[in-house]
Amino acid sequence: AVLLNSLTEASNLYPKEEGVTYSYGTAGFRTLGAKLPAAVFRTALLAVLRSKRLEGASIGVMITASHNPEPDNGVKIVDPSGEMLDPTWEQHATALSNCPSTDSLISTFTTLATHLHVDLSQPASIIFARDTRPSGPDLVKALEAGLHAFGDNVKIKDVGVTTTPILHYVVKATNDQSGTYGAPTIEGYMQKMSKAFKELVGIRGPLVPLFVDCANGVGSSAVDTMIPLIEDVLLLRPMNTATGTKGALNDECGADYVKTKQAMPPNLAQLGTLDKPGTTGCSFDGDADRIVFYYVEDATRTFKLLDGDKIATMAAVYFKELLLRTKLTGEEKLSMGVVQTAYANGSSTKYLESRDIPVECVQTGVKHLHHAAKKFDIGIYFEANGHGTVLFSPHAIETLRKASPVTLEAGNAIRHLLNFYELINQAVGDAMSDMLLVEAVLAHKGWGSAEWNAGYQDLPNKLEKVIVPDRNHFVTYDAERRLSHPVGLQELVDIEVGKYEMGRAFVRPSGTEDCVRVYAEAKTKEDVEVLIGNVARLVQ
Ligand code: NG1
Ligand code: ZN
Repeated sequence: AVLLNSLTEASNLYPKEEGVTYSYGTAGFRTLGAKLPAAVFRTALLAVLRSKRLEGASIGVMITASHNPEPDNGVKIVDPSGEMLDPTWEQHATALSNCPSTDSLISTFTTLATHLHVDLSQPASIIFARDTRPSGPDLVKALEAGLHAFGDNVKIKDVGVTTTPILHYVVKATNDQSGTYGAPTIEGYMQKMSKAFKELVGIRGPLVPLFVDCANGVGSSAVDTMIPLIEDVLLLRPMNTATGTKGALNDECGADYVKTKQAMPPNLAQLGTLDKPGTTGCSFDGDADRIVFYYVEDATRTFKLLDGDKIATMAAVYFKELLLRTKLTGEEKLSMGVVQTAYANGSSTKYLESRDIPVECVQTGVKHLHHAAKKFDIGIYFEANGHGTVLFSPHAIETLRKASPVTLEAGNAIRHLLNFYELINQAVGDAMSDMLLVEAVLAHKGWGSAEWNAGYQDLPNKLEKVIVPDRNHFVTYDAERRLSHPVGLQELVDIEVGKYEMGRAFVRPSGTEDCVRVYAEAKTKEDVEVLIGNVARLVQ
């Protein structure tokens, strides 16, 4: 009763606006920052319920809207393993956030506690962070108001302004019973990663300096902290680091801009940042969980994009080589596979299949990719937009640690794989970690970005948004590659696609925006333009 009184009092300070409907989707709650305080307050209640349900295990809360415009913000919950919130709890988040009054909030909260078998006297532990958005501090206040309403029974840790993947890392490390994952702090993250990276690069350094477009976001502080730790092997040259400039975040820069426009940030182009042959750039998104690379091709002076598919394919081919070199057989033989979504370029899928690397296609959204990747001993997943990571199964780690290598080469391969395991964020896609993964693989191969890009050529492709009266009328199947509703539309799309060599197109409702997305690829740019235009017209 004391608890309910203090929750009531606190909730009255964060009333839900009429007419706003929240929905906890692939990105948590995401909308204009000004509309979020009530949802964030209520997310605090759900995070506490979840922590208490899991006997006080630490739960993370991240306040960010990633690559979206600066006025937007969002909030999402991180489970104790460092992974996204258990999908079965998403509906509870939505239910709490939409209660019209404090009374209904309190009654929904108590019903949920009973229904989910939460013992409210259990302790709870919440770890939170935010990105650099101006609305962040107010939303942190709303979160803290929700947490403080529980009194001393809830332990709170504020990691401050940091990247989404660092928050996931801190949550995972805090809950790690074995104590081997790393220290649960930003410093712990930096130490773990820089040490593994330097061991991997070894005598191959110093590498060619790398330009890092930080999207004027929180990635710039992570890069600043990393620079001195690795500068003897790799010099990072941060760009777009104006986190204090109003409106700059994700504006004409960042991974989403580069991937969508298939062009480098205009200011980098203007400065001639990548003009020198052999120079490579990369772009983080606003919360540094996505990364894409690019360079200017020497002979043609054209922009070349190396996206999530290119990262996944290079990692897959290299890890397959390393696995062969380990000479592990029988029980010790480790499986490896790649998980993609329908947005993966058709050429990347073909390239993997031609190398006998298993490829699986799943629905958009990190939770689906992550889940599918766990089936492999080494599961590589990337969205084309640059969000992804490589997961090592407990069996893989145990096998690699115990293995007695038969040759020096086998021993080196095992050591490399274990260092990659230390380097690669095991909780979530991570721009910093993926950046160092790419640099380490390139160093081992003795490659620059042109050699990396030579593996296969992307099919020309395009992504478009179509605004429709109700995107819920669009229902998909086959990993979102086909439509069952509106009835008859898929047949029309098929006819259109059939007209173009290497044509492929699909239509799906966005999970994060109020629109339908149309994707098309084909052998030529001209065909892509016509194909996407015609499919978009069918959708309207
Ligand atoms: P939606 O809005 O469902 O297409 C977008 C991205 C996803 C993923 C989520 C989460 C595309 C085409 N879609 O999802 O890949 O990153 O946002 O942020 O890039
Ligand atoms: Zn992001």
